Amino acid sequence: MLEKNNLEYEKVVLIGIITREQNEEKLEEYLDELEFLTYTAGGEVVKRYTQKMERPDPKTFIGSGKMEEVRQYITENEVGTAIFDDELSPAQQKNIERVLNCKVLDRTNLILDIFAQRATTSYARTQVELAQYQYLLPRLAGMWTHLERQRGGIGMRGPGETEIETDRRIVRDKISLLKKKLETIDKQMEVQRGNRGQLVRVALVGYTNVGKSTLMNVISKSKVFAENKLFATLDTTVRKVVIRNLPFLLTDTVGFIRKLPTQLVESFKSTLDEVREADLLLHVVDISHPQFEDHIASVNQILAEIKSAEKPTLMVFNKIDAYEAEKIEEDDLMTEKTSSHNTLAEWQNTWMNRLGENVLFISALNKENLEEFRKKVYEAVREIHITRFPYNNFLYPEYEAYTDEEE
Ligand SMILES: Nc1nc2c(ncn2[C@@H]2O[C@H](COP(=O)(O)OP(=O)(O)OP(=O)(O)O)[C@@H](O)[C@H]2O)c(=O)[nH]1
Ligand SMILES: [Mg+2]
Repeated sequence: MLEKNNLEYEKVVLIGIITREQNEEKLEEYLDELEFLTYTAGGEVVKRYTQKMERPDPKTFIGSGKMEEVRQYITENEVGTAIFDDELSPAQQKNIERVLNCKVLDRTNLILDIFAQRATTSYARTQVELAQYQYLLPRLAGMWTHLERQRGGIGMRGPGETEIETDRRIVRDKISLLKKKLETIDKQMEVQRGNRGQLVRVALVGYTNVGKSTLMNVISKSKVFAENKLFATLDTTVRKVVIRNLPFLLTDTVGFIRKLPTQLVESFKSTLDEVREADLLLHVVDISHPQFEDHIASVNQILAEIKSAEKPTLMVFNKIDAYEAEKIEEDDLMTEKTSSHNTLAEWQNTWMNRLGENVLFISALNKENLEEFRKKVYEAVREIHITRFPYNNFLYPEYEAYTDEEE
């Protein structure tokens, strides 16, 4: 059973480790994102703990000295939840809960929880529920018994509460039931998609919170929910859009995030089918985000996982209004110039140059460069259309050939 209450902000500490693969700077970036996720889920981060380690401790993830430090802080400040940046094994989670005597979650847990809060249609809810049960299955034994006092809130909006006494068999049954339910919905959706005819299909993809829904709203005059939180969109919206006289379908769907739980990728298979079946991808990037290049890499990785990396793609760099290059003072001879000091024009001469024509810089919010956006999308859709239907290419002349305002 999913639950989505509006809760008071609960106090949370974050915990992450510095390893050879993940230096201090990277970890801080990850924790920034984890903090945003926590906030989205209804938590307030009061402290971060980091520790340098060769590898995570198999029993308690961080060392026992550090753990004692965390325990003291948690007790003194009445912190309800500790969230780890990496996936904890079921055993680790149990051990840590025993020491800290509070709720212990990992990133996967947190993301699942946000998805549970945000799922509105029965379809999205079924997908989230399936992912939750799959996450729960290996963690069932004795998971909840010592937590009776602190139930509710982040990470508890899931099957856990109601299933305390049940065994794996019941959860397994539930999983196969949900899978069947999804199969039925999938078939209906497939039929629906088939009914959409031969229109070219364009999908907005990108990291979460980059402005996909905002762009969808501007372009299609629809009203998709957009806000400054992660995973504002869970359900897929499809709109028919006409640029000049060329119609196509535009899809807005769930945003991606790094370390996206595999259970979610699997459960959201059918949502991601919209991407898989698209003819053209608009990969939206928040260029004002300091880690936008990492975001692109994560999105590309997920696209590869769902075998959609080779599709024709327009890279849409959004939020140019919010982009600010870091400055180096003229008399500062020490600071080395890095990509964070690039102006937008300088960015265009980096690897972005290799993308050729398939690049756009816009602000969906301030409606900057939208005309160029329309033109590029039109040309790309037209290209697909005339390859597919060579006999009616006369219908859609070059974008520039229009003189009147037909839109
Ligand atoms: N400054 C600026 N903010 C923008 C722009 N476009 C969108 N935003 C803001 O970015 C936030 C996220 O926008 P959404 O459209 O919800 O982003 P999304 O990619 O759909 O996010 P998810 O559905 O959560 O994956 C909102 O607060 C928007 O107002 C832009 O061009 N400039
Ligand atoms: Mg959205």
